[in-house]
Amino acid sequence: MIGHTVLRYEEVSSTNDRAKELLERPDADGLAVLALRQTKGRGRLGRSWFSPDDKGLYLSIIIKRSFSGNTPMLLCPAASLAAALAVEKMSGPDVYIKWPNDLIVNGKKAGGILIEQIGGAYIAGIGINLNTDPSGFPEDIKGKATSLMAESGTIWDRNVFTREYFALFEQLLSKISGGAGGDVLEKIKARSFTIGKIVDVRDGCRSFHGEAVGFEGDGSLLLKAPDGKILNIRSGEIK
Ligand code: BT5
Repeated sequence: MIGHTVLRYEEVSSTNDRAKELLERPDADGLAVLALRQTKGRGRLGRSWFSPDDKGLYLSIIIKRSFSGNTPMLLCPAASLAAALAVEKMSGPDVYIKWPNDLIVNGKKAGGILIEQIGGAYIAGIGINLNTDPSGFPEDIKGKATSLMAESGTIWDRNVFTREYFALFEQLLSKISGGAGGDVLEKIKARSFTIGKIVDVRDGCRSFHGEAVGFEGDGSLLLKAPDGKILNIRSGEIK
Protein backbone atom coordinates (compact mmCIF):
# COMPACT_ATOMS: atom_id res chain seq x y z
CA MET A 1 0.00 0.00 0.00
CA ILE A 2 1.26 3.42 -0.92
CA GLY A 3 1.96 5.39 2.27
CA HIS A 4 1.85 2.38 4.63
CA THR A 5 4.67 4.13 6.46
CA VAL A 6 5.39 7.84 6.30
CA LEU A 7 8.77 9.07 7.51
CA ARG A 8 8.58 12.75 8.34
CA TYR A 9 11.57 15.08 8.48
CA GLU A 10 11.95 18.75 9.24
CA GLU A 11 14.75 19.13 6.75
CA VAL A 12 16.37 16.91 4.15
CA SER A 13 18.54 17.68 1.15
CA SER A 14 15.94 16.07 -1.11
CA THR A 15 13.17 13.65 -0.20
CA ASN A 16 14.14 11.59 -3.27
CA ASP A 17 17.69 11.27 -1.90
CA ARG A 18 16.41 10.26 1.53
CA ALA A 19 14.10 7.69 -0.12
CA LYS A 20 17.06 6.32 -2.05
CA GLU A 21 18.79 5.52 1.25
CA LEU A 22 15.77 3.48 2.32
CA LEU A 23 15.45 1.26 -0.73
CA GLU A 24 16.79 -1.84 1.01
CA ARG A 25 14.24 -1.78 3.82
CA PRO A 26 12.05 -4.87 3.67
CA ASP A 27 8.96 -2.66 3.68
CA ALA A 28 10.34 -0.28 1.04
CA ASP A 29 7.48 -0.64 -1.46
CA GLY A 30 4.98 2.12 -0.74
CA LEU A 31 7.14 3.81 1.89
CA ALA A 32 6.83 7.58 1.82
CA VAL A 33 9.20 10.35 2.85
CA LEU A 34 7.82 13.76 3.68
CA ALA A 35 9.82 16.85 4.62
CA LEU A 36 8.94 20.35 5.74
CA ARG A 37 11.83 21.78 3.74
CA GLN A 38 14.49 20.66 1.29
CA THR A 39 17.88 22.26 1.01
CA LYS A 40 18.58 20.68 -2.41
CA GLY A 41 15.15 19.93 -3.85
CA ARG A 42 15.58 18.67 -7.40
CA GLY A 43 13.74 18.79 -10.67
CA ARG A 44 14.71 16.84 -13.78
CA LEU A 45 18.13 17.11 -15.43
CA GLY A 46 19.79 18.61 -12.38
CA ARG A 47 17.39 21.54 -12.15
CA SER A 48 16.50 22.79 -8.70
CA TRP A 49 13.11 22.77 -6.98
CA PHE A 50 12.28 25.78 -4.82
CA SER A 51 11.26 24.26 -1.47
CA PRO A 52 10.54 26.94 1.15
CA ASP A 53 9.98 25.96 4.74
CA ASP A 54 6.58 24.54 5.65
CA LYS A 55 4.82 25.89 2.56
CA GLY A 56 4.85 23.07 0.09
CA LEU A 57 4.44 19.34 -0.28
CA TYR A 58 7.81 17.64 -0.65
CA LEU A 59 7.03 13.97 -0.91
CA SER A 60 8.79 10.88 -2.25
CA ILE A 61 7.30 7.44 -2.58
CA ILE A 62 9.28 4.26 -3.14
CA ILE A 63 7.77 1.90 -5.67
CA LYS A 64 9.39 -1.46 -5.64
CA ARG A 65 7.04 -4.00 -7.14
CA SER A 66 7.15 -6.05 -10.26
CA PHE A 67 5.78 -4.33 -13.31
CA SER A 68 5.16 -5.75 -16.72
CA GLY A 69 5.86 -4.30 -20.15
CA ASN A 70 5.82 -0.54 -20.46
CA THR A 71 4.07 0.00 -17.11
CA PRO A 72 6.97 1.90 -15.48
CA MET A 73 6.72 4.50 -18.26
CA LEU A 74 3.26 5.26 -16.92
CA LEU A 75 4.45 6.09 -13.42
CA CYS A 76 4.88 9.76 -14.24
CA PRO A 77 1.39 10.07 -15.81
CA ALA A 78 -0.10 8.19 -12.85
CA ALA A 79 1.71 10.33 -10.26
CA SER A 80 0.66 13.52 -12.09
CA LEU A 81 -2.95 12.45 -12.45
CA ALA A 82 -3.15 11.46 -8.77
CA ALA A 83 -2.11 15.01 -7.87
CA ALA A 84 -4.73 16.56 -10.16
CA LEU A 85 -7.43 14.26 -8.77
CA ALA A 86 -6.43 14.94 -5.16
CA VAL A 87 -6.75 18.69 -5.74
CA GLU A 88 -10.13 18.11 -7.39
CA LYS A 89 -11.30 15.92 -4.53
CA MET A 90 -10.48 18.72 -2.10
CA SER A 91 -12.56 21.13 -4.21
CA GLY A 92 -9.50 22.96 -5.43
CA PRO A 93 -8.92 24.69 -8.75
CA ASP A 94 -8.67 22.70 -11.99
CA VAL A 95 -5.23 21.23 -12.49
CA TYR A 96 -3.91 20.67 -16.01
CA ILE A 97 -1.03 18.38 -16.84
CA LYS A 98 1.64 19.70 -19.12
CA TRP A 99 3.45 16.78 -20.69
CA PRO A 100 5.33 15.11 -19.24
CA ASN A 101 5.40 16.20 -15.59
CA ASP A 102 4.12 19.70 -14.85
CA LEU A 103 1.03 20.49 -12.80
CA ILE A 104 -0.50 23.68 -14.11
CA VAL A 105 -3.13 25.86 -12.47
CA ASN A 106 -4.45 28.89 -14.30
CA GLY A 107 -1.57 28.69 -16.75
CA LYS A 108 1.18 28.60 -14.11
CA LYS A 109 3.22 25.79 -12.62
CA ALA A 110 1.97 24.69 -9.21
CA GLY A 111 3.84 21.40 -9.02
CA GLY A 112 5.99 18.84 -10.72
CA ILE A 113 6.80 15.15 -10.69
CA LEU A 114 10.26 13.59 -10.74
CA ILE A 115 10.48 9.83 -11.32
CA GLU A 116 13.88 8.25 -10.74
CA GLN A 117 14.84 4.63 -11.37
CA ILE A 118 17.43 2.86 -9.25
CA GLY A 119 17.90 -0.71 -10.42
CA GLY A 120 14.45 -2.29 -10.32
CA ALA A 121 13.03 0.32 -7.98
CA TYR A 122 11.43 3.68 -8.67
CA ILE A 123 11.15 6.81 -6.58
CA ALA A 124 8.26 9.11 -7.34
CA GLY A 125 9.01 12.63 -6.17
CA ILE A 126 6.06 14.95 -5.89
CA GLY A 127 6.50 18.67 -5.34
CA ILE A 128 3.43 20.87 -4.99
CA ASN A 129 3.25 24.50 -3.95
CA LEU A 130 0.45 24.22 -1.44
CA ASN A 131 0.62 27.42 0.58
CA THR A 132 3.52 29.26 -1.00
CA ASP A 133 3.13 33.02 -1.22
CA PRO A 134 3.87 33.86 -4.89
CA SER A 135 5.68 37.05 -3.88
CA GLY A 136 8.39 34.81 -2.39
CA PHE A 137 9.17 32.87 -5.57
CA PRO A 138 12.72 33.43 -6.88
CA GLU A 139 13.01 35.84 -9.81
CA ASP A 140 13.53 33.10 -12.42
CA ILE A 141 10.14 31.49 -11.73
CA LYS A 142 8.15 34.52 -10.57
CA GLY A 143 5.26 34.98 -12.99
CA LYS A 144 5.51 31.34 -14.13
CA ALA A 145 4.87 29.62 -10.79
CA THR A 146 1.87 29.64 -8.52
CA SER A 147 0.46 27.83 -5.50
CA LEU A 148 -2.84 26.20 -4.68
CA MET A 149 -3.35 28.80 -1.94
CA ALA A 150 -2.78 31.67 -4.36
CA GLU A 151 -5.27 30.22 -6.84
CA SER A 152 -7.94 29.06 -4.41
CA GLY A 153 -7.68 31.62 -1.62
CA THR A 154 -7.64 28.83 0.98
CA ILE A 155 -4.99 27.19 3.13
CA TRP A 156 -4.16 23.62 2.12
CA ASP A 157 -3.74 20.96 4.78
CA ARG A 158 -0.65 18.94 3.89
CA ASN A 159 -1.71 15.86 5.85
CA VAL A 160 -5.20 15.68 4.38
CA PHE A 161 -3.81 16.24 0.90
CA THR A 162 -1.19 13.54 1.37
CA ARG A 163 -3.76 10.99 2.53
CA GLU A 164 -5.94 11.67 -0.51
CA TYR A 165 -2.88 11.47 -2.72
CA PHE A 166 -1.82 8.07 -1.36
CA ALA A 167 -5.26 6.54 -1.96
CA LEU A 168 -5.54 7.93 -5.49
CA PHE A 169 -2.00 7.01 -6.48
CA GLU A 170 -2.55 3.47 -5.21
CA GLN A 171 -5.70 3.13 -7.35
CA LEU A 172 -3.89 4.42 -10.42
CA LEU A 173 -0.92 2.12 -9.83
CA SER A 174 -3.32 -0.84 -9.74
CA LYS A 175 -4.78 0.37 -13.00
CA ILE A 176 -1.49 0.69 -14.80
CA SER A 177 -0.11 -2.59 -13.50
CA GLY A 178 -3.43 -4.29 -14.30
CA GLY A 179 -3.17 -3.26 -17.95
CA ALA A 180 -5.61 -0.33 -17.74
CA GLY A 181 -3.00 2.35 -18.45
CA GLY A 182 -5.16 3.57 -21.33
CA ASP A 183 -7.74 4.79 -18.79
CA VAL A 184 -5.08 6.83 -17.03
CA LEU A 185 -3.95 8.40 -20.29
CA GLU A 186 -7.55 9.19 -21.28
CA LYS A 187 -8.06 11.00 -17.98
CA ILE A 188 -4.83 12.91 -18.53
CA LYS A 189 -5.94 13.83 -22.03
CA ALA A 190 -9.06 15.39 -20.54
CA ARG A 191 -6.83 17.54 -18.29
CA SER A 192 -3.99 18.07 -20.70
CA PHE A 193 -2.33 21.45 -21.06
CA THR A 194 -0.54 20.10 -24.14
CA ILE A 195 -2.88 18.16 -26.41
CA GLY A 196 -4.34 20.25 -29.22
CA LYS A 197 -1.57 22.85 -29.06
CA ILE A 198 1.22 23.61 -31.51
CA VAL A 199 4.37 23.03 -29.52
CA ASP A 200 8.14 22.88 -29.68
CA VAL A 201 9.63 19.94 -27.83
CA ARG A 202 13.30 19.77 -26.87
CA ASP A 203 14.89 16.44 -26.05
CA GLY A 204 18.58 16.92 -25.39
CA CYS A 205 20.00 18.38 -28.57
CA ARG A 206 17.01 17.35 -30.69
CA SER A 207 13.97 19.52 -31.15
CA PHE A 208 10.59 18.87 -32.71
CA HIS A 209 7.76 21.11 -33.81
CA GLY A 210 4.16 20.20 -34.45
CA GLU A 211 0.69 19.74 -33.06
CA ALA A 212 0.37 17.58 -29.96
CA VAL A 213 -2.34 15.14 -30.99
CA GLY A 214 -2.32 12.38 -28.38
CA PHE A 215 -0.41 9.85 -26.36
CA GLU A 216 1.01 6.46 -27.23
CA GLY A 217 0.20 3.62 -24.81
CA ASP A 218 3.49 4.18 -22.94
CA GLY A 219 2.73 7.86 -22.36
CA SER A 220 4.90 9.09 -25.25
CA LEU A 221 3.67 12.28 -26.85
CA LEU A 222 2.37 12.00 -30.42
CA LEU A 223 3.24 15.07 -32.42
CA LYS A 224 1.90 15.80 -35.90
CA ALA A 225 4.75 17.46 -37.79
CA PRO A 226 4.06 20.13 -40.44
CA ASP A 227 4.58 17.48 -43.17
CA GLY A 228 1.80 15.37 -41.61
CA LYS A 229 4.13 12.74 -40.17
CA ILE A 230 3.29 11.53 -36.66
CA LEU A 231 6.30 11.63 -34.35
CA ASN A 232 6.46 9.61 -31.17
CA ILE A 233 8.39 11.47 -28.47
CA ARG A 234 9.32 9.55 -25.35
CA SER A 235 10.88 12.30 -23.29
CA GLY A 236 11.57 15.97 -23.49
CA GLU A 237 10.40 19.36 -22.54
CA ILE A 238 7.87 21.66 -24.12
CA LYS A 239 9.18 25.15 -24.70
C1 BT5 B 1 9.94 19.09 -11.91
O1 BT5 B 1 11.15 19.20 -12.56
O2 BT5 B 1 8.97 19.77 -12.12
C2 BT5 B 1 9.94 18.04 -10.81
C3 BT5 B 1 9.93 18.63 -9.44
C4 BT5 B 1 9.87 17.57 -8.38
C5 BT5 B 1 10.09 18.13 -7.00
C6 BT5 B 1 9.91 17.09 -5.94
S1 BT5 B 1 9.82 17.76 -4.32
C7 BT5 B 1 9.90 16.18 -3.65
C8 BT5 B 1 10.92 15.40 -4.46
N1 BT5 B 1 12.26 15.64 -3.95
C9 BT5 B 1 13.01 16.29 -4.83
O3 BT5 B 1 14.20 16.65 -4.63
N2 BT5 B 1 12.32 16.53 -5.95
C10 BT5 B 1 10.97 16.00 -5.87
P1 BT5 B 1 11.40 20.05 -13.89
O4 BT5 B 1 10.37 19.69 -14.91
O5 BT5 B 1 12.82 19.82 -14.22
O6 BT5 B 1 11.14 21.53 -13.46
C11 BT5 B 1 12.09 22.26 -12.74
C12 BT5 B 1 11.87 23.72 -13.06
O7 BT5 B 1 10.64 24.18 -12.46
C13 BT5 B 1 12.95 24.62 -12.49
O8 BT5 B 1 14.04 24.72 -13.38
C14 BT5 B 1 12.20 25.95 -12.34
O9 BT5 B 1 12.11 26.63 -13.58
C15 BT5 B 1 10.80 25.51 -11.99
N3 BT5 B 1 10.57 25.48 -10.52
C16 BT5 B 1 11.47 25.24 -9.53
N4 BT5 B 1 10.88 25.25 -8.34
C17 BT5 B 1 9.57 25.49 -8.57
C18 BT5 B 1 8.44 25.60 -7.73
N5 BT5 B 1 8.50 25.44 -6.41
N6 BT5 B 1 7.24 25.87 -8.33
C19 BT5 B 1 7.13 26.02 -9.67
N7 BT5 B 1 8.17 25.92 -10.51
C20 BT5 B 1 9.37 25.65 -9.97
